[in-house]
Amino acid sequence: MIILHQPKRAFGLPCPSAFCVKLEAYLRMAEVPYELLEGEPTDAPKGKVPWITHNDKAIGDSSLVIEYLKCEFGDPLDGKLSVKEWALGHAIQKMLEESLYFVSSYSKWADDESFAIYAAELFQGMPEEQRAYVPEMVRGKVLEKFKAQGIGRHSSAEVYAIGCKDVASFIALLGDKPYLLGAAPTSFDACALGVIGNLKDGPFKSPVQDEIRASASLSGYIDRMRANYFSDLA
Ligand SMILES: N[C@@H](CCC(=O)N[C@@H](CS)C(=O)NCC(=O)O)C(=O)O
Repeated sequence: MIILHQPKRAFGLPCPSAFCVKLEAYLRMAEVPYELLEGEPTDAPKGKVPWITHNDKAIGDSSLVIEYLKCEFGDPLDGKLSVKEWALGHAIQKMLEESLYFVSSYSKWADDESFAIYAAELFQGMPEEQRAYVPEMVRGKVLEKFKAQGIGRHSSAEVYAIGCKDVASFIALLGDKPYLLGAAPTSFDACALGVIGNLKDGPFKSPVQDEIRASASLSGYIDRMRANYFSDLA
């Protein structure tokens, strides 16, 4: 049995981590049985969530896990894609994971109002004396990482403009199709549910969230995946 390790569900989302939603959505779409076990990045083989354990192996990174699952259980979602369809999905996934994900992360950590909401959840169980300084300390470290990555060097207006462009591009590529590449879901839809779905339905307000919610086709696409694959959480 696959054990999926990820932080606990929160904010009405399958998980506050987009990459965890991606992997759990993939497992559900591909109908691979799994069990959930709560885990934090500090316990993970690569220091990031999600990860899985299977047959005494621990495997980190959502994309590498999906590759592993395809080898072990077959490839019912992406197996029939043409090379061009796969390439389009891959390019879109990179836009979501290497660009829009950081905009989303920025919206939680950089914005004071959002950070207050996020920190209340993240540091919930912490003793009160520590809660007085640890959240701001952790926040400082994350903001430094944003500088190293690059997103932290922009003004918030610039960051959200980058995110809105990614969303506009996704909307144009989705068109009026039920799923990104056609009538059936692929692993790239699982990724979109993680990154775009968490932006849309999370409690963190931003111009990017407004842009997603304003699009009937994109909102409908996310809502459809929630209804089809996560109806038990509704
Ligand atoms: N490439 C990784 C990215 C995973 C990732 O960035 N996870 C974040 C949560 S969304 C994390 O664990 N961050 C903790 C940290 O960087 O210390 C994947 O696809 O799984």
